[in-house]
Amino acid sequence: MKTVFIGIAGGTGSGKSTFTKRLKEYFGDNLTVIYHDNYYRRRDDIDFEHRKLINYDHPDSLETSLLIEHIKQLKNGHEVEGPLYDFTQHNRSDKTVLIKPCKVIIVEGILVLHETQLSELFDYKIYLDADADERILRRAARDIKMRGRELPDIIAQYLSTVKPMHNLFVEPTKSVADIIINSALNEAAFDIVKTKIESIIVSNQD
Ligand code: UZR
Ligand code: MG
Repeated sequence: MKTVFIGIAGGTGSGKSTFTKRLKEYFGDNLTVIYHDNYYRRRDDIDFEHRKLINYDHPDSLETSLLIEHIKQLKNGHEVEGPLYDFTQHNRSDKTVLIKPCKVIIVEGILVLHETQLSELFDYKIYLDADADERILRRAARDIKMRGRELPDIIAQYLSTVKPMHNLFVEPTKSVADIIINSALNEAAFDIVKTKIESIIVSNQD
């Protein structure tokens, strides 16, 4: 079985995880999702107050070499123990997640198209676009509800790192994407991606 890899990038709050979750719900066991977010580095060397201040929108905060290694192992038909990240602690959790080779694997994250060594492993590269105002609104709502944050911290983090790093490292990767989707709410675009994945699964019978 050949695994087809699809990279889905886009700014924070662009709807990557929601878009991907819908595909996962539709395709079930034929599709696996790997979150680049789970590859944020383990930082046991510093305490929570200092971990809070790290620039998590810079490519160096992610252990992308480990993700590349895992994708290569999956391409060779091996299972991998993927890391899991705990956003409430700003640190890697002690739990891991078993990732098995699968017909289609989506690799999702703000910076999945940033490093060539990673992006060249994808058969299809998608960039999910969204206006910055919509993204920050979604992000604020999500971070308060799911990641244990408070609005003043979200605003400070957005202005100091999220926004400038987005402009430096995320937005430019649009140019390497095969497909740019203008909104996670674009149903026609969702349908086109879904149809493509369907055809990959059908033609990829063992
Ligand atoms: P998505 N992030 C944190 O806020 N804390 C962490 O410990 C690790 C990551 C944020 C990161 C980035 N940036 O914007 C976002 N900051 O998670 C990526 N600052 O996740 O694409 O789901 O928004
Ligand atoms: Mg997400």
